[in-house]
Amino acid sequence: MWDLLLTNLNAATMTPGGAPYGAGRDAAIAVHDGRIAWIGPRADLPDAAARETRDLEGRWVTPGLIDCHTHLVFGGNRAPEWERRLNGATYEEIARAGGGIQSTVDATRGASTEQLAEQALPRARALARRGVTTVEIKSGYGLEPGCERRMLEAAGLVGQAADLRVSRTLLAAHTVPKEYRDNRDAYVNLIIDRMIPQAASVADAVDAYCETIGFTPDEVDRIFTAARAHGLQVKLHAEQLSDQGGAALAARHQALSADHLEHLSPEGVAALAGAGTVAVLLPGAYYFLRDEKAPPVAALREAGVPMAVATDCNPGTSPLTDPLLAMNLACTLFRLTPEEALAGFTRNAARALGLHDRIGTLEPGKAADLAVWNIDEPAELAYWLGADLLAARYRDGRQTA
Ligand code: DI6
Ligand code: FE
Repeated sequence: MWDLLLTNLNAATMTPGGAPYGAGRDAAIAVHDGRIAWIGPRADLPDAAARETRDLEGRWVTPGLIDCHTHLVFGGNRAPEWERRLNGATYEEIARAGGGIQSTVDATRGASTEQLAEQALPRARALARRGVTTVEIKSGYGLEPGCERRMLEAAGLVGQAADLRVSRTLLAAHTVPKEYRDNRDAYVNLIIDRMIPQAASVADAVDAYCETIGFTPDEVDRIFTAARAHGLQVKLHAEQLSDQGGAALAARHQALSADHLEHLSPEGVAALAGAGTVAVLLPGAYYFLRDEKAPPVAALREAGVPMAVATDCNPGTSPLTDPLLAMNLACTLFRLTPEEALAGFTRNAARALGLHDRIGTLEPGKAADLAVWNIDEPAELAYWLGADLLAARYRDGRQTA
């Protein structure tokens, strides 16, 4: 006896290789013990009973959306800095003058775990209202062992409060904090000796910002070696503002993903393809920084690199809490197809988190994380700007919205 049977629906399963969107019309989905027990055409439904049956009246069902790159937890906001940028200052100039990430660090250090969770909750709820069921949340605004730990704890609290599956990432290597500006090595050692061992039991992965205003490839190499030794996965902010060879470095460490990639070289594309590393595209940051160099999407596509899309929700470069708007930006600014954009928030986002065995497509055995939409065509998910399309959301087979 199934727990739940959803009928009279169209399923965008997002399984590759078949119909566009893996779509099946007039379908049904059976849920048992939080997982998808059966999915297929309604006409083929086995003769099995369910404790509860719901008629979805022809709505579309997709995998619950997965936002695989966010900095959702932070203190304060940076609207004043944005106003300065609109008056001509650049992101790098502000960062070098002690604003930028460092100003969010100051606000984050002044907040308790509970205050951080409370401030992040509206952002998490906004994602959930747009169909997100899994979110990755990075630390990276504490930059000291205690505050980095509080950020990761707050990420767990936010997930519980907003009913989101959370994947947590240590981003202690986001920027060198001001108290270490003259002694970078000591900060890298602190990450390796204290923060990575401390995070090993809480976090799933370690990330770094490989950039002229962040960390050098050599520093990232040391940090990744330590992370892997502690059993943590790695991922990298690479080639956002300049080509540092970060993607190739990430690939050498079997990274789950390399993210941003505006300045990715052909060698970088080949390295990602060879390692099976996911390219995570972040059009919100590209848009908000008025960047003009788009990531080499055609080359990534040609090389068969899986592409994910994420909000990169953060106070400095992407104050974006709408996955559907991120999908639209990926299509309009980066020329993804709407199907690629949806794969970027489902199947490929799951891969970017190493969770592709459990989530990201609608298949028997996967978690029953589902989004139900008031749309006639799957392309509408990337088409509308700011529409309220979600009809219902299920996590592990439980309806949560
Ligand atoms: N790249 C980004 O776009 C964000 N972090 C990063 O490494 C920006 C973070 C911020 O400005 O607060
Ligand atoms: Fe980021």
